[in-house]
Amino acid sequence: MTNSLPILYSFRRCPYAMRARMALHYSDIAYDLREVDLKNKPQAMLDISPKGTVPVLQLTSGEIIEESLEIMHYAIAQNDPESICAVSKETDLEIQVLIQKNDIEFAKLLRKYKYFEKHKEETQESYRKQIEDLFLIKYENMLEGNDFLFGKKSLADIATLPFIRQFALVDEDWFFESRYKNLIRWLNSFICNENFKSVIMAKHPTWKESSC
Ligand SMILES: N[C@@H](CCC(=O)N[C@@H](CS)C(=O)NCC(=O)O)C(=O)O
Repeated sequence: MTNSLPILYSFRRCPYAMRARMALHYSDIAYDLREVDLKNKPQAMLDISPKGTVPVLQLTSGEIIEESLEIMHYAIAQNDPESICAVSKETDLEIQVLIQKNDIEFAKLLRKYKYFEKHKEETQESYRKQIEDLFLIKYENMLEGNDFLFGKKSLADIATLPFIRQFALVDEDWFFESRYKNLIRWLNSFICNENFKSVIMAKHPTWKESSC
């Protein structure tokens, strides 16, 4: 059965799904959102994407895009009203490297920082210090006098923001009272936005196969 809109299998708090929803929103692409219970994934999603991670975007043509970064690239290739992809080749390369570091190193350290009780090799403070040294100091400097990591809104902001948000939420008092004032301003500029709250972070009931 074909849908009249693309279908996004998503999980509200998942940073990968969040950045896909952000890109689709900035590109003004309408879609049907199917909120997934990660402990009980719908067969319809597994049938089109057996690897079982969210986000998964099913286009009306039937094409499946099952990586968040690819969904972001797809979205801005359709429509880019904020000129998110208008960057030099050099900057584009830097953005790719930054996103890769986020997805590999930051995500790994974030998991350990968040679930430090399961990662007793080091203390929670030690994981946080590593995140500060490897990422926060750098981002803070990049945001000095800038609203965005690369001066203008780019895929780097969209790809990293959900991870910084998750980091901030682990210990909100620590983060929002920290010395990372530029990073706090940058994070707030996204997450305090009404559309971010009401559209990107909208709560949807878990999708049931029978509810189509
Ligand atoms: N590389 C994937 C990673 C997606 C991912 O790991 N999503 C998590 C949720 S945040 C997931 O679906 N995990 C599967 C599970 O928990 O069973 C992407 O960028 O889309």
